[in-house]
Parts: sequence; structure tokens; C-alpha cells
Amino acid sequence: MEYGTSVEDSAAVRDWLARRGTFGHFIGGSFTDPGDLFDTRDPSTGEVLAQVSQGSDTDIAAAVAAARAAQADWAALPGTERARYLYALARHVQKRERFLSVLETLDNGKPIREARDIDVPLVARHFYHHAGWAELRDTQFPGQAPLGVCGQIIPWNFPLLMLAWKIAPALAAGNTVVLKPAEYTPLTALAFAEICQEVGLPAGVVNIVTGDGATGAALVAAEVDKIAFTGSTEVGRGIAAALAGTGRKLTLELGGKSPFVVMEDADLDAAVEGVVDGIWFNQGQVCCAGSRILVAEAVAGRFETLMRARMDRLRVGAPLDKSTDLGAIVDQVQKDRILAICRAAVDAGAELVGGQPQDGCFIAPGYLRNIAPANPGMTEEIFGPIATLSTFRTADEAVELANNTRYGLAASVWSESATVATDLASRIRVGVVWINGANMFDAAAPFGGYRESGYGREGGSGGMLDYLAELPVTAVPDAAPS
Ligand code: TXE
Repeated sequence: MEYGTSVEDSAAVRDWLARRGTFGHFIGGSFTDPGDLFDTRDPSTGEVLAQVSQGSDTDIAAAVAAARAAQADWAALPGTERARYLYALARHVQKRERFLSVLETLDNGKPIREARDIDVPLVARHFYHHAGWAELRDTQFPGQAPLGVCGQIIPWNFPLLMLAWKIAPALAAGNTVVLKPAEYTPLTALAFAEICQEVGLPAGVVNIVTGDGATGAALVAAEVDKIAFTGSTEVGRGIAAALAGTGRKLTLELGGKSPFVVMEDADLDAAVEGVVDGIWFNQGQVCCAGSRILVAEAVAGRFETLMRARMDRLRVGAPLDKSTDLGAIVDQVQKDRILAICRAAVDAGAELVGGQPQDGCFIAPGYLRNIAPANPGMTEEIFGPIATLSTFRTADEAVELANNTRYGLAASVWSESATVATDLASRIRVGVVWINGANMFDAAAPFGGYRESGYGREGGSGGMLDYLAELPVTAVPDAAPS
């Protein structure tokens, strides 16, 4: 049985997929005829859900032209008018919450409980929040103007939420967009295109071109004013190189290997629940996953016993089943990648507890123990339901281990002492620190990283600034001083 959704909701999604069958791109307010097609599958069963179009250079050029044609009028609307559209998008996402949750779960493999309770509500919240920013743009950001046309490339781990993180601030600031969803998970973006039509968003303000990395590369090469990318550090590095010298703005939200620090005085039961949220949520396919668990030596034995017992109670299974804790990994390629890093970690001397592959795209939750700092399991982003577990003796050592990474996205700190927790938080070099929590997101809180986790922020006023540019200062020569 589905959670908070019903058999009717699943039937509505099936009906929509059957009716639509094949999808073109969403350009200039309508869907194009389908082009070269590729399959998108339910990773939990391998079933083909739909066929979507592989975007070509020509499709990208058409989408950028549509966005360009729409941009001046969109930017010239009063902030309250742009806000009206953003409020409408938020409301329509809420109206189709059950439909979107089921569709996301089918295309991505995530548990329905997460799609329904976390992903889709956060999408609506993001549009509501940025409707506020649209109203406040001129008063809060005087002397700033939109950038123009923004190219946006998103990953598959939170397909609709990453779309919201990209589109909402861009539109609030007065930009128009061309967005490319990930090839594994294009369907909720296409459903969102229908929502843009339903709310009467002016044609060309949002354009969606589906496809793989080649389509993304075409967007990077196109005449856009900014690229916003969320994905792997490797691809992000290539995009930065491609844009070097073009003067185009770039923000990157890349990988992570976030520390999860449990101090001696932590509430251990709460911290164990934090691990569930930190590394087993979304099968660990989370850029800010608390993947490196560091525990004070004095409580490490007790903590591991509790964590192991909790891990063993987690249910891996059908994503639409309401009792499922971990669903499917998004694709066989990602499953193989996760297993390869785990094998390398074990070959280098670590011990893997749990973490066994199951039939299809499933992997049981697990963790690596007795793991050395240079072990690949410790240094590589696994991006799956496998944490590392190691210990420290002093707070200084905890900070040193936490910072011993090329990434700098997020951290969790667990302590019953506010002084201890805030002291540690201030010494860990990351974009966001959660105290006695993990993976908590809010549209008002800027999210982003340092070092190889990228640059730029999404959410709050910091996120808005990344979609704005200083207006030129007008100097009038020889004007008499007043
Ligand atoms: O990412 P890619 P992949 C990490 C994670 C994961 C690994 C590989 O470790 O295991 O990356 O995942 C588009 N120019 N993250 O291979 O390739 C692609 O089509 C322009 C962390 O799926 O980076 C998709 O839309 N675009 C991450 C998007 O980039 C290109 C989330 C991400 O895919 C492109 C995802 C190119 N040359 C993976 N090549 C996070 N930070 O949350 C691909 N793309």
C-alpha cells in the first residue's frame, strides 16, 4: 500500500504516462514533437516508464532563443506580478502533490514516504519563499539587475527539488531559464512543464530540454548568461574550464564527504536517528550525506551497538510500499559504482558491515569500520547507503579529521552542550553545519560549499544574489556637483 498516496494516485500517474508515452522538449511554452528518444525506467523493476527526447544543439539553441525573447518582458514585470506566478506554481505543485510524489518515486526509486513528506513539500515551500523574494527584489537588492538567460543542469537524486532550487530564484530575480534534467529522472520536470502551462506562465520563461551529458555540454556552450550546475565534481570541473574566459557567471554544487561528529556527551539514541537521516535517507544519494561518522572513543562501542541494531531494522524494498525505508539505487551504473568503491575499501583493509548488494538496483544499508584515513572508502564520495565509522579522542582531533577532506559541503555535530557544539561548528570548514540534526533544508537558508564541493549558494538572500548582477554605475562627466 502506498503511503499518503493511493492506488488511484498510482493509476493517475500510469494513465498520464500511457497517454503521453513519448515526450518532446518544453520550449517557448509548448512541447515540441519528440526527437531521438531514450527510455526512462523505474529502477526498482527495470520497467520502461516513458521515452523522452535526446536534446540536440539545435534544441538547445531554440530553447535559449525562446528564453532570450521572453526575458526583457519578464524582467520588466512588477515584482508583485512575478510573485503571483511563483505563488501559483507553488499552489499547483501542492495540488498535484500526490501525483508528483508517485511519479518521482517511480522514476527515481526513492521511498514514497520521502517523496511525499520531504521532496514535494520542499518544492512548494521553495516556490512560496521565492515568491516573497520576487516582491522584495527591488527594495532588498537595489542597484541589482537580473543576469538574463540562465542555463541550469540538475542531477537525479532530488529531481523536482533540484529543479525548484534552480528555477525559483532565477525567476524571482527576473531571469528566464533553460533547464536540463538528469537523464535518469526527466519525468517530474516534464510534469512541471505542464504546471507552467496550467498557471499561464508567459511562454519562454521556463524551457526544459531533456537529454544526457552531451545535451548538458551543449547548454554550457550556448549563449547563456549563467550556468548553474549540480552534479559530480568531475563534470563541474569540466564546466568551469569550458566557461573560463567567457565572463559568464557560474555556480557549482558538487560532491561531498560530510563529517558526522558524535561527541562524548551526545544523546546517542538521537544521534543514531541522525545517522538514519544522514546516510540512509534517499539510499545515501545525497550530496551532503553524513557519510563520515566520527565518534568519541569513550562512547564508540555503545554507539556502534545502537547504530547496528537500528540499521538491521531498516527495510529495503519496493519504493511505493509505505513501510520501505530504503528504495532502489537510481540506476545499475550507480549501483556498480557504489559497490566498486566498497570493494576497493575492503581491499585496502576496511571491514564492511552490511552493505550487501541485492537483486536489481538495491543495496542494503551498511558501514565501513576499521578504516584508515587514506582508504578510498574514506576519501571517495560513495553516494550510496554506506557510511564510514571511525573514532577520535579529543575535540581537536575531531576537527582535524572532519576537515581532512577535499570537500566542504556540510557537517553534523552531536553534543548536549551548546558551547561544545558551536565551538566545533565554527572550526569545521563547510557551507552548512547542523547541530543535533542532519539533512535539514529550508528555503531561507543558503546552501552551498567550499573547495571541491563548489561555490555559490542556493536559498535565502545569498541564493538570490547568485542570480543578480550589479547595475552599471552611470558617471556623468563634467556634471556640476549638486
Ligand atoms: O553525475 P553527473 P553522475 C556525484 C556522485 C555520483 C557521481 C556520478 O558521486 O555517484 O557524481 O553521478 C549532466 N556537461 N553526484 O554521473 O554526470 C548530467 O546529464 C554538462 C553528486 O550522474 O555529474 C546530469 O544532468 N552537463 C551530485 C548532471 O550533469 C553534464 C548529484 C549530473 O550528472 C555533462 C549527482 C557535461 N559534460 C552526482 N556530463 C550532487 N552534488 O548532489 C553530465 N552532465
